[in-house]
Amino acid sequence: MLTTCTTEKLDVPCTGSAHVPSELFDGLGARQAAISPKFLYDALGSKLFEAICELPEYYPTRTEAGIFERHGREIAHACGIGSTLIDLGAGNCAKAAALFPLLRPAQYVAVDISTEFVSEALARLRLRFPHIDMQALGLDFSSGLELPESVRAERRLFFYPGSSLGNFTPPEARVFLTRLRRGCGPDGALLIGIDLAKDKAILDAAYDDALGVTAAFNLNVLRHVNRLLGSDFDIRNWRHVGLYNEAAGRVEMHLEAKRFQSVRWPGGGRDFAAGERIHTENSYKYRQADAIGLLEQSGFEATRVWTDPRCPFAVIHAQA
Ligand code: AVJ
Repeated sequence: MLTTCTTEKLDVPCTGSAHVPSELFDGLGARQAAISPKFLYDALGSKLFEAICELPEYYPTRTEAGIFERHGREIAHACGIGSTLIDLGAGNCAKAAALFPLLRPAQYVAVDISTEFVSEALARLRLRFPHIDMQALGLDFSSGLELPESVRAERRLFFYPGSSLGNFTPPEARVFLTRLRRGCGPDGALLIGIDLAKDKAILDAAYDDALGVTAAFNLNVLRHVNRLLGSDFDIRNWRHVGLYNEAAGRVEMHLEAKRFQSVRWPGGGRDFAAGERIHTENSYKYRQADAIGLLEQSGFEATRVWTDPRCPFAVIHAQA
């Protein structure tokens, strides 16, 4: 039997995107122009990020998967079985799916801003794990975490892998984690993957790879913005910049104007000088103690930490 899942509707309609254009207008109009990294993830952007995870230079996904593999039983022991597994930024759902046999969740909730991408991934996953109750949730959880009533309140285990927390500044991360802890309820917990500080050469290569996949991922944000705003960014006028800012403790991605240009959108526009940049992403790299500190300042209690001795990365289980 051949059925198509591409038109499958979300189980719960998309929320949290009502003021997308104003957020974009504000960012593009600011003296230091900026686009939030969440706009990197349209359907193509999500696929490009999947490709990034295959690159030899991009170590986080592989390193984290290795930790899950090596310490899977201990991780499952810390998390317990039969939880309500809430995957934040689920994407292709592969990381959670790899843990299903160990965690045996009672319910799986795949949350992602890229609604189409996540519902397709979930449709495939349902065929592989028909006994798990699954829901796709199109939600920009960076601005709020109101979960529908269909998400079980008991034994919530928030899953936030891949070091996506790094997209927030540390103060923003505290706000986000505090909200998460409240969302946990009394018996909830968090399983989070956080990338740790390491050599600049390793980080520079990971965010500016030889094939140019990260460049394509970054530049694609302009196509997405053109669709959302009706703007006329010409991709060919921009180049990708990705590098570790050691003083700030973060990798930064920017788009740099190759030449002077005027960009317009309905009701406005902006000139960009040659060399002017649009800041598109921060990816903070923590020291392990600072990552744990951040969790504890947000009301979590870090109960277990698993790392990789060859490549600094931490998977942390934290109790609400
Ligand atoms: C998905 C936010 C964790 O910061 O490493 C990959 C995104 N950006 N290459 C990261 C990303 C450039 C990624 N996160």
